[in-house]
Formats: sequence, structure tokens, C-alpha cells
Amino acid sequence: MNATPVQTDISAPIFNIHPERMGLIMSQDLYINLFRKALLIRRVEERIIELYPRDKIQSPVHLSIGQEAVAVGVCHALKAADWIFGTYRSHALYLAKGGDLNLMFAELFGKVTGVSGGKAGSMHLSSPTVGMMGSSAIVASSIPHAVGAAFAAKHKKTNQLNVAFFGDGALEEGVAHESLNFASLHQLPIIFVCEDNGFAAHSPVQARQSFDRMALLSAYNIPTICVNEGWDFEKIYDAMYDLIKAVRQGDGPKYLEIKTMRACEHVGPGEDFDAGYRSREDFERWIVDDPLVCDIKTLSKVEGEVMDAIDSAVTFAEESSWPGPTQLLTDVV
Ligand SMILES: Cc1ncc(C[n+]2csc(CCOP(=O)(O)OP(=O)(O)O)c2C)c(N)n1
Repeated sequence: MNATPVQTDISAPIFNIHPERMGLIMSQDLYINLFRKALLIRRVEERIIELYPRDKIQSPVHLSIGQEAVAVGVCHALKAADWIFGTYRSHALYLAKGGDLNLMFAELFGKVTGVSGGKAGSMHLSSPTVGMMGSSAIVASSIPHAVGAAFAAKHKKTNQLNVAFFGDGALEEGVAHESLNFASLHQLPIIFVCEDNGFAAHSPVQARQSFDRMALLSAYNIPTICVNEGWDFEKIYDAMYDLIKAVRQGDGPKYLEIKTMRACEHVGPGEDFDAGYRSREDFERWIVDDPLVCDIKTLSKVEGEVMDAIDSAVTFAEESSWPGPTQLLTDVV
């Protein structure tokens, strides 16, 4: 049976807030909206962990528990018409930009009602109607895609801002360097967002990069901001707010780096603290200030509606049909 897709309130974009900042004080409404979105993402991924052993989910999953605030803080500062490009680790981006939760679970389940008809799965989530333009398993590919979109936006004078999300490992790819150079040379409307969780799979940054990232960006004349508290969606939103203002005024590309940590293994629903490349203690020390863990008052206020939205999205996915032979050759080139 195919239920009718519903845009759940909880994952709906709340783009009309955008208050002018008063110093660094954030309105309580804005805080709750950011908190609710971050909690939705965390609880969605916890449900994915629960469901995964039952073979309901048809593709590998790269979870970003611990990193949710990056997507939430960045996307909440954007307009619906702005475009984002992500990696294989993009459940958070999809939801933070306003992607429909029902259609996401249906996509993960491989059902015909999925946001891409069940053909894309976890690693290739997209929802162009809300500006989530795509995600890809090719490391660094979000960078040239976003630069191309920014080049088009500049020439069409659309005032559309473009954001490339990528992990710290992406800056080792040649295409990242070509893209940074091109974006700076043409003063494109783009923000590069590096989610620095310190590892590319199991490999620490010290074993991979001979350069200082901020110095690298500076060599390309791209101004940088670094947020060390990757769980702090308020700080990230605030940093984005300033960057967006400058980019919209034609000030050229900017780079935002956010220090964060992932809770789960690189790919899959499990933990890997016993794999020997990082420690559970480091993660626990880091997550202790995460509002989703320590702000019990707000948690109790919003958790019920978050869980209801997830329950109904899973039911929607369960009750949806599989693609049939008539869909076999559609939407594939
Ligand atoms: C071009 C390319 N090279 C190598 C890989 C294999 N690979 C998959 S994930 C990954 C690590 C990427 O780490 P990072 O960019 O820091 O992102 P994170 O997984 O930490 O979010 C690598 C090397 C790939 N998918 N694409």
C-alpha cells in the first residue's frame, strides 16, 4: 500500500526566522528550532542503527551521530533557494535543509515512494526542491559541483548561495585545489564547509596532510573561520550568518571549518572504539557539552514530536511498495 507523502512539520524548513542578530544573543525560538532539528537527525540515525540488522535498509550507511550541529547550524542560516552539495555522510544535510522525512526512510528502504524512487539510497540522497542538490560517494566531488553551481549563479545573477560540505580528507584531492583556485579567481558565491572529524576512515589527519589547512586557504585568498565546538549549533549558525552576509554582498568565497567527532564507525551502524585508532574516552569527553545530551529541559519539550515523526516515517516506508518492472529503467541514464 502506498501512503500519501506528507511534509512532516518537524523536518520542514524554517527559513523565515533569520532575525537580525542582536550581539550574540539568540532568540529562544531559534534555539529550540535548531535543537529540534539536531535531535531529529540524531534520533533518525539511532533508529537506523536499530533497523539495520533487520535488513530493511538496502544500502551501506555512513552515520553522523555527533556531527549533527554542523548541518543544522549551516543549513538553518541558508534560504530555501540556496543550494547545498554533500557527501555519502549526508542524512543530516538532507534533513537540515528541509528534506521530507517520510521520503527519506522510504528511500533507505528502497521503496518506490522514496525521494529518488528507491534507486539512490543512503549515499546519494538529494531533494532539489529544497536545495539539497545531491550527495556522492566520491570524496571531494561536492566541491567542484558546488563551484560549478556558484559559477552559474554568478553569471545568471540569481543571488543564490552555494555550499559544499566535505570531510577533512577531501582537501587531499587534486580537484579540491583546482576548485578553490577557480572559486577565488572568479569571486564566486560559495561557502566551503569542512566537517573535520579528524579521520578519513581510520587514518588520522597527521598521517595524511603535509600542509596547514588555514595557510592553504589563505594562499588561495579565501578567508576562513574555524569553530572548535562542533556540537554548538548556535555558534555554527552565527559563524554562517556572518559569512553569508559577506558572500551575498559579492565578497567572494569563504571557508568554514568545524571541529567535530563521529560516534559510529566510518561506515555501518556499529561502534569501533576497540579498533585502536581512536578512544571512547576522547569522544565522551567531547560530547559532554552537546546540548542534545545536556539540555534535558529542551529535550523533554521536543522529543515526543520528534519520535512521533520518526515512527510515522518508518510506517510510511514499511507500507510503501517496492519498485516494479515498469520502474526498472526509469530515471537511469
Ligand atoms: C576519490 C575517492 N577516493 C577514495 C575514496 C575512498 N574513501 C571513502 S570514504 C574515505 C574517507 C574520507 O574521509 P573524509 O573526507 O574526512 O570524510 P568522513 O568520512 O570523515 O566524513 C575514503 C578515502 C573515495 N570514496 N573516493
